[in-house]
Amino acid sequence: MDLQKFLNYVQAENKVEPKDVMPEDYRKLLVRQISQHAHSEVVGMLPEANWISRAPSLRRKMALLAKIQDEAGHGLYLYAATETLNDGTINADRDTTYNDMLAGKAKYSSIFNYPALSWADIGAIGWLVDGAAIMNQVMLMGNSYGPYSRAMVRICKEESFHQRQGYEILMTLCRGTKEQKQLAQEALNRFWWAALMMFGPNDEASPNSQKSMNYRVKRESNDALRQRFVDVTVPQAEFLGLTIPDKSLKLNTETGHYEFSELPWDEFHEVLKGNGPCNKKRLETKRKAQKENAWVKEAAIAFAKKQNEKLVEN
Ligand code: FAQ
Repeated sequence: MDLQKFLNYVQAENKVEPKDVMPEDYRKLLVRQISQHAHSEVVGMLPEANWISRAPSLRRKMALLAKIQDEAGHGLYLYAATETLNDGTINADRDTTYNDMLAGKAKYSSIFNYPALSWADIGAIGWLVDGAAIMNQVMLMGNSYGPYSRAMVRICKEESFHQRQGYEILMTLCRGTKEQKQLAQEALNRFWWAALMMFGPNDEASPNSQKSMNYRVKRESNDALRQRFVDVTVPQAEFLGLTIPDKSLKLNTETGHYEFSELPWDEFHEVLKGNGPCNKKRLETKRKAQKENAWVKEAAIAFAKKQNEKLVEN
Protein backbone atom coordinates (compact mmCIF):
# COMPACT_ATOMS: atom_id res chain seq x y z
CA MET A 1 0.00 0.00 0.00
CA ASP A 2 1.44 3.36 -1.05
CA LEU A 3 0.95 5.54 2.03
CA GLN A 4 1.60 8.82 0.24
CA LYS A 5 -0.95 7.95 -2.42
CA PHE A 6 -3.52 7.22 0.29
CA LEU A 7 -2.74 10.49 2.09
CA ASN A 8 -3.09 12.43 -1.16
CA TYR A 9 -6.41 10.70 -1.75
CA VAL A 10 -7.94 11.59 1.66
CA GLN A 11 -6.37 15.03 1.74
CA ALA A 12 -8.07 15.77 -1.58
CA GLU A 13 -11.38 15.22 0.31
CA ASN A 14 -12.13 11.78 -1.16
CA LYS A 15 -14.01 9.21 0.93
CA VAL A 16 -12.67 5.78 1.83
CA GLU A 17 -15.25 2.98 1.68
CA PRO A 18 -15.26 -0.38 3.54
CA LYS A 19 -13.83 -2.56 0.79
CA ASP A 20 -11.11 -0.07 -0.20
CA VAL A 21 -7.47 -0.81 0.54
CA MET A 22 -6.37 1.28 3.53
CA PRO A 23 -3.34 1.49 5.83
CA GLU A 24 -3.60 -0.73 8.87
CA ASP A 25 -3.08 2.15 11.31
CA TYR A 26 -5.90 4.10 9.62
CA ARG A 27 -8.19 1.11 10.14
CA LYS A 28 -7.07 0.77 13.77
CA LEU A 29 -7.53 4.48 14.46
CA LEU A 30 -11.07 4.33 13.10
CA VAL A 31 -12.00 1.18 15.04
CA ARG A 32 -10.72 2.82 18.24
CA GLN A 33 -12.48 6.13 17.74
CA ILE A 34 -15.79 4.96 16.24
CA SER A 35 -16.24 2.18 18.80
CA GLN A 36 -15.41 4.56 21.69
CA HIS A 37 -17.93 6.95 20.23
CA ALA A 38 -20.54 4.15 20.10
CA HIS A 39 -19.81 3.20 23.72
CA SER A 40 -20.27 6.86 24.72
CA GLU A 41 -23.70 6.92 23.14
CA VAL A 42 -24.95 3.82 24.93
CA VAL A 43 -23.36 4.59 28.31
CA GLY A 44 -24.61 8.16 27.89
CA MET A 45 -28.16 6.84 28.10
CA LEU A 46 -27.69 5.96 31.78
CA PRO A 47 -27.50 9.34 33.56
CA GLU A 48 -30.63 10.50 31.73
CA ALA A 49 -32.54 7.24 32.13
CA ASN A 50 -32.32 7.91 35.86
CA TRP A 51 -34.83 10.76 35.37
CA ILE A 52 -37.44 9.17 33.08
CA SER A 53 -39.72 8.21 35.96
CA ARG A 54 -39.22 11.58 37.66
CA ALA A 55 -39.67 13.96 34.71
CA PRO A 56 -41.89 16.85 35.88
CA SER A 57 -44.58 16.46 33.19
CA LEU A 58 -45.77 14.07 30.51
CA ARG A 59 -44.38 16.38 27.80
CA ARG A 60 -40.95 16.36 29.44
CA LYS A 61 -41.08 12.60 29.89
CA MET A 62 -41.91 12.04 26.20
CA ALA A 63 -39.07 14.31 25.04
CA LEU A 64 -36.59 12.66 27.40
CA LEU A 65 -37.63 9.16 26.31
CA ALA A 66 -37.28 10.16 22.65
CA LYS A 67 -33.83 11.60 23.29
CA ILE A 68 -32.61 8.49 25.10
CA GLN A 69 -33.94 6.28 22.29
CA ASP A 70 -32.05 8.47 19.82
CA GLU A 71 -28.83 7.83 21.73
CA ALA A 72 -29.40 4.06 21.43
CA GLY A 73 -29.91 4.57 17.69
CA HIS A 74 -26.65 6.55 17.47
CA GLY A 75 -24.89 3.68 19.20
CA LEU A 76 -26.34 1.29 16.61
CA TYR A 77 -25.21 3.34 13.58
CA LEU A 78 -21.76 3.66 15.11
CA TYR A 79 -21.35 -0.03 16.01
CA ALA A 80 -22.50 -0.83 12.46
CA ALA A 81 -19.95 1.63 11.03
CA THR A 82 -17.23 0.04 13.20
CA GLU A 83 -18.15 -3.44 11.94
CA THR A 84 -17.53 -2.38 8.34
CA LEU A 85 -13.84 -2.22 9.32
CA ASN A 86 -13.65 -5.94 10.12
CA ASP A 87 -11.00 -7.40 7.84
CA GLY A 88 -10.01 -10.67 9.45
CA THR A 89 -6.93 -9.18 11.14
CA ILE A 90 -8.63 -6.46 13.19
CA ASN A 91 -11.71 -7.77 14.93
CA ALA A 92 -14.24 -4.96 14.88
CA ASP A 93 -17.42 -6.94 15.42
CA ARG A 94 -19.94 -5.56 17.85
CA ASP A 95 -19.57 -8.21 20.55
CA THR A 96 -15.79 -7.77 20.62
CA THR A 97 -15.76 -3.98 20.86
CA TYR A 98 -18.65 -3.92 23.32
CA ASN A 99 -17.04 -6.54 25.56
CA ASP A 100 -13.80 -4.53 25.52
CA MET A 101 -15.77 -1.63 26.95
CA LEU A 102 -17.43 -3.85 29.58
CA ALA A 103 -14.00 -5.19 30.55
CA GLY A 104 -12.73 -1.61 31.03
CA LYS A 105 -10.29 -1.99 28.11
CA ALA A 106 -12.00 0.52 25.80
CA LYS A 107 -12.89 4.07 26.74
CA TYR A 108 -16.13 6.01 26.52
CA SER A 109 -16.55 9.74 27.07
CA SER A 110 -15.48 10.93 30.52
CA ILE A 111 -18.66 13.00 30.88
CA PHE A 112 -20.86 9.97 31.45
CA ASN A 113 -19.07 9.14 34.68
CA TYR A 114 -20.80 12.05 36.37
CA PRO A 115 -24.24 11.67 37.97
CA ALA A 116 -27.43 13.58 37.07
CA LEU A 117 -28.43 14.76 40.54
CA SER A 118 -31.37 17.04 39.80
CA TRP A 119 -33.88 17.68 37.00
CA ALA A 120 -31.81 20.75 36.08
CA ASP A 121 -28.91 18.39 35.31
CA ILE A 122 -31.05 16.91 32.53
CA GLY A 123 -31.26 20.43 31.09
CA ALA A 124 -27.50 20.91 31.50
CA ILE A 125 -26.77 17.57 29.80
CA GLY A 126 -28.82 18.57 26.76
CA TRP A 127 -27.44 22.09 26.60
CA LEU A 128 -23.79 21.45 27.43
CA VAL A 129 -23.10 17.76 26.77
CA ASP A 130 -25.06 17.53 23.53
CA GLY A 131 -23.82 21.03 22.68
CA ALA A 132 -20.19 19.91 23.05
CA ALA A 133 -20.94 16.66 21.21
CA ILE A 134 -22.38 18.60 18.23
CA MET A 135 -19.41 20.96 18.09
CA ASN A 136 -17.15 17.94 17.70
CA GLN A 137 -19.47 15.95 15.45
CA VAL A 138 -20.14 18.68 12.91
CA MET A 139 -16.41 18.54 12.27
CA LEU A 140 -16.60 14.73 12.04
CA MET A 141 -19.27 14.89 9.30
CA GLY A 142 -16.36 15.73 7.03
CA ASN A 143 -14.16 12.81 8.12
CA SER A 144 -12.60 10.65 5.42
CA TYR A 145 -14.29 7.33 6.21
CA GLY A 146 -17.62 7.12 4.34
CA PRO A 147 -19.75 5.10 6.83
CA TYR A 148 -18.61 7.22 9.81
CA SER A 149 -19.09 10.46 7.96
CA ARG A 150 -22.62 9.51 6.85
CA ALA A 151 -23.58 8.35 10.35
CA MET A 152 -22.47 11.74 11.67
CA VAL A 153 -24.79 13.65 9.34
CA ARG A 154 -27.85 11.97 10.78
CA ILE A 155 -26.59 12.02 14.36
CA CYS A 156 -25.92 15.78 14.21
CA LYS A 157 -29.51 16.48 13.16
CA GLU A 158 -30.81 14.58 16.18
CA GLU A 159 -28.25 16.07 18.57
CA SER A 160 -29.39 19.56 17.72
CA PHE A 161 -32.92 18.67 18.89
CA HIS A 162 -31.35 17.31 22.08
CA GLN A 163 -29.40 20.49 22.65
CA ARG A 164 -32.50 22.65 22.27
CA GLN A 165 -34.64 20.52 24.57
CA GLY A 166 -31.94 20.87 27.25
CA TYR A 167 -31.67 24.62 26.82
CA GLU A 168 -35.44 24.94 26.98
CA ILE A 169 -35.55 23.01 30.28
CA LEU A 170 -33.05 25.47 31.73
CA MET A 171 -34.85 28.47 30.28
CA THR A 172 -38.04 27.33 32.01
CA LEU A 173 -36.20 26.89 35.32
CA CYS A 174 -34.44 30.25 34.98
CA ARG A 175 -37.76 32.00 34.41
CA GLY A 176 -39.29 30.21 37.41
CA THR A 177 -38.79 30.70 41.13
CA LYS A 178 -35.55 31.72 42.83
CA GLU A 179 -35.08 28.10 43.91
CA GLN A 180 -35.55 26.82 40.35
CA LYS A 181 -32.98 29.27 39.01
CA GLN A 182 -30.62 28.16 41.75
CA LEU A 183 -31.04 24.54 40.59
CA ALA A 184 -30.09 25.64 37.06
CA GLN A 185 -26.99 27.48 38.34
CA GLU A 186 -25.91 24.44 40.36
CA ALA A 187 -26.31 22.21 37.29
CA LEU A 188 -24.14 24.59 35.24
CA ASN A 189 -21.53 24.57 38.02
CA ARG A 190 -21.49 20.76 38.03
CA PHE A 191 -21.32 20.27 34.25
CA TRP A 192 -19.22 23.17 32.94
CA TRP A 193 -15.73 21.78 33.43
CA ALA A 194 -16.78 18.21 32.70
CA ALA A 195 -18.28 19.39 29.38
CA LEU A 196 -15.05 21.21 28.45
CA MET A 197 -13.10 18.03 29.17
CA MET A 198 -15.16 16.16 26.56
CA PHE A 199 -12.94 17.71 23.86
CA GLY A 200 -9.96 15.75 25.17
CA PRO A 201 -6.51 16.83 26.40
CA ASN A 202 -4.81 20.03 25.27
CA ASP A 203 -3.34 19.78 21.78
CA GLU A 204 0.24 19.35 22.99
CA ALA A 205 -0.89 16.41 25.19
CA SER A 206 -3.00 14.71 22.52
CA PRO A 207 -1.06 11.72 21.14
CA ASN A 208 -3.58 10.80 18.42
CA SER A 209 -4.30 14.21 16.93
CA GLN A 210 -1.53 14.54 14.38
CA LYS A 211 -2.12 11.18 12.74
CA SER A 212 -5.87 11.67 12.89
CA MET A 213 -5.60 15.06 11.18
CA ASN A 214 -3.25 13.69 8.50
CA TYR A 215 -5.78 10.99 7.76
CA ARG A 216 -8.61 13.56 7.76
CA VAL A 217 -10.48 11.80 10.53
CA LYS A 218 -10.19 14.78 12.86
CA ARG A 219 -10.47 18.04 10.98
CA GLU A 220 -9.87 20.41 13.88
CA SER A 221 -7.86 20.19 17.08
CA ASN A 222 -9.21 19.52 20.58
CA ASP A 223 -8.36 23.06 21.73
CA ALA A 224 -9.83 24.74 18.65
CA LEU A 225 -13.17 22.99 19.16
CA ARG A 226 -13.14 23.64 22.92
CA GLN A 227 -12.55 27.36 22.25
CA ARG A 228 -15.42 27.49 19.77
CA PHE A 229 -17.70 25.78 22.28
CA VAL A 230 -16.82 28.35 24.98
CA ASP A 231 -17.33 31.25 22.55
CA VAL A 232 -20.79 29.99 21.58
CA THR A 233 -21.92 28.91 25.05
CA VAL A 234 -20.98 31.91 27.22
CA PRO A 235 -23.57 34.22 25.55
CA GLN A 236 -26.17 31.45 25.95
CA ALA A 237 -25.43 31.34 29.70
CA GLU A 238 -25.73 35.13 29.85
CA PHE A 239 -29.11 34.95 28.13
CA LEU A 240 -30.27 32.53 30.84
CA GLY A 241 -28.92 34.88 33.52
CA LEU A 242 -26.49 32.21 34.74
CA THR A 243 -22.84 32.62 35.70
CA ILE A 244 -20.10 30.45 34.22
CA PRO A 245 -18.15 29.05 37.19
CA ASP A 246 -14.80 30.49 36.10
CA LYS A 247 -13.56 33.71 37.70
CA SER A 248 -10.88 34.13 35.01
CA LEU A 249 -13.32 33.97 32.12
CA LYS A 250 -13.14 37.13 30.04
CA LEU A 251 -13.69 38.23 26.47
CA ASN A 252 -10.52 39.26 24.69
CA THR A 253 -11.86 42.07 22.53
CA GLU A 254 -8.86 41.92 20.21
CA THR A 255 -9.20 38.22 19.33
CA GLY A 256 -12.97 38.05 19.83
CA HIS A 257 -12.48 34.86 21.91
CA TYR A 258 -13.15 34.16 25.57
CA GLU A 259 -10.12 33.39 27.69
CA PHE A 260 -10.68 30.79 30.39
CA SER A 261 -8.87 29.00 33.21
CA GLU A 262 -6.81 25.84 32.83
CA LEU A 263 -9.04 22.78 33.06
CA PRO A 264 -8.84 20.44 36.09
CA TRP A 265 -6.70 17.91 34.21
CA ASP A 266 -5.97 15.79 37.30
CA GLU A 267 -9.67 15.10 37.57
CA PHE A 268 -9.82 14.24 33.84
CA HIS A 269 -7.00 11.68 34.19
CA GLU A 270 -8.58 10.16 37.30
CA VAL A 271 -11.90 9.73 35.46
CA LEU A 272 -10.08 8.10 32.52
CA LYS A 273 -8.36 5.73 34.94
CA GLY A 274 -11.77 4.59 36.20
CA ASN A 275 -11.90 6.70 39.35
CA GLY A 276 -14.68 9.13 38.44
CA PRO A 277 -17.83 9.41 40.57
CA CYS A 278 -19.79 6.82 38.53
CA ASN A 279 -17.29 4.73 36.49
CA LYS A 280 -17.85 1.54 38.47
CA LYS A 281 -21.60 1.96 38.59
CA ARG A 282 -21.86 2.58 34.84
CA LEU A 283 -19.95 -0.59 33.95
CA GLU A 284 -21.82 -2.67 36.52
CA THR A 285 -25.15 -1.49 35.09
CA LYS A 286 -24.11 -2.36 31.54
CA ARG A 287 -22.73 -5.78 32.57
CA LYS A 288 -25.95 -6.58 34.43
CA ALA A 289 -28.06 -5.51 31.43
CA GLN A 290 -25.99 -7.70 29.10
CA LYS A 291 -26.55 -10.70 31.34
CA GLU A 292 -30.24 -10.15 31.99
CA ASN A 293 -31.09 -9.32 28.38
CA ALA A 294 -29.07 -12.13 26.77
CA TRP A 295 -32.30 -14.07 26.12
CA VAL A 296 -33.67 -11.24 23.95
CA LYS A 297 -30.58 -11.41 21.75
CA GLU A 298 -30.77 -15.21 21.57
CA ALA A 299 -34.46 -15.04 20.61
CA ALA A 300 -33.77 -12.41 17.91
CA ILE A 301 -30.94 -14.51 16.44
CA ALA A 302 -33.11 -17.66 16.46
CA PHE A 303 -35.96 -15.74 14.77
CA ALA A 304 -33.64 -14.29 12.10
CA LYS A 305 -32.26 -17.78 11.43
CA LYS A 306 -35.78 -19.18 10.94
CA GLN A 307 -36.69 -16.34 8.59
CA ASN A 308 -33.56 -17.00 6.54
CA GLU A 309 -34.35 -20.73 6.36
CA LYS A 310 -37.85 -19.90 5.10
CA LEU A 311 -36.39 -17.61 2.44
CA VAL A 312 -34.06 -20.39 1.25
CA GLU A 313 -36.96 -22.94 1.16
CA ASN A 314 -39.10 -20.63 -0.99
N1 FAQ B 1 -13.27 10.95 27.60
O1 FAQ B 1 -5.13 11.88 21.57
P1 FAQ B 1 -6.47 12.27 22.05
C1 FAQ B 1 -22.17 12.30 23.12
C2 FAQ B 1 -8.86 9.76 25.34
S1 FAQ B 1 -20.96 11.58 22.23
C3 FAQ B 1 -12.63 9.77 27.56
O2 FAQ B 1 -6.85 13.70 21.95
P2 FAQ B 1 -8.44 11.55 20.06
C4 FAQ B 1 -23.58 12.14 22.67
C5 FAQ B 1 -8.70 9.36 23.88
O3 FAQ B 1 -9.67 8.41 23.51
C6 FAQ B 1 -19.47 11.96 23.12
N2 FAQ B 1 -11.48 9.58 26.89
O4 FAQ B 1 -7.57 11.32 21.39
C7 FAQ B 1 -24.45 12.02 23.84
C8 FAQ B 1 -7.30 8.85 23.88
O5 FAQ B 1 -7.25 7.55 24.46
P3 FAQ B 1 -6.86 6.23 23.60
C9 FAQ B 1 -18.37 11.19 22.61
C10 FAQ B 1 -10.98 10.65 26.23
O6 FAQ B 1 -9.17 10.31 19.80
C11 FAQ B 1 -24.89 13.15 24.51
C12 FAQ B 1 -6.60 9.76 24.90
O7 FAQ B 1 -7.62 10.28 25.72
N3 FAQ B 1 -17.90 11.76 21.35
O8 FAQ B 1 -21.82 12.91 24.05
C13 FAQ B 1 -11.61 11.90 26.21
O9 FAQ B 1 -7.58 12.08 18.96
C14 FAQ B 1 -25.73 13.00 25.62
C15 FAQ B 1 -5.80 10.87 24.25
O10 FAQ B 1 -6.65 11.83 23.58
C16 FAQ B 1 -17.00 11.10 20.63
O11 FAQ B 1 -16.55 10.04 20.95
C17 FAQ B 1 -12.80 12.03 26.93
N4 FAQ B 1 -13.47 13.18 26.99
O12 FAQ B 1 -9.45 12.71 20.46
C18 FAQ B 1 -24.86 10.76 24.25
C19 FAQ B 1 -16.60 11.78 19.34
N5 FAQ B 1 -10.87 12.74 25.48
O13 FAQ B 1 -8.03 5.95 22.70
C20 FAQ B 1 -25.72 10.63 25.35
C21 FAQ B 1 -15.57 11.01 18.58
C22 FAQ B 1 -9.79 12.05 25.07
O14 FAQ B 1 -5.63 6.58 22.80
C23 FAQ B 1 -26.15 11.76 26.03
N6 FAQ B 1 -14.28 11.06 19.20
N7 FAQ B 1 -9.86 10.80 25.52
O15 FAQ B 1 -6.66 5.18 24.62
C24 FAQ B 1 -13.40 12.07 19.03
O16 FAQ B 1 -13.68 13.07 18.35
C25 FAQ B 1 -12.05 11.93 19.65
O17 FAQ B 1 -11.83 10.58 19.95
C26 FAQ B 1 -11.82 12.80 20.93
C27 FAQ B 1 -10.42 12.51 21.47
C28 FAQ B 1 -11.90 14.27 20.56
C29 FAQ B 1 -12.84 12.47 21.99
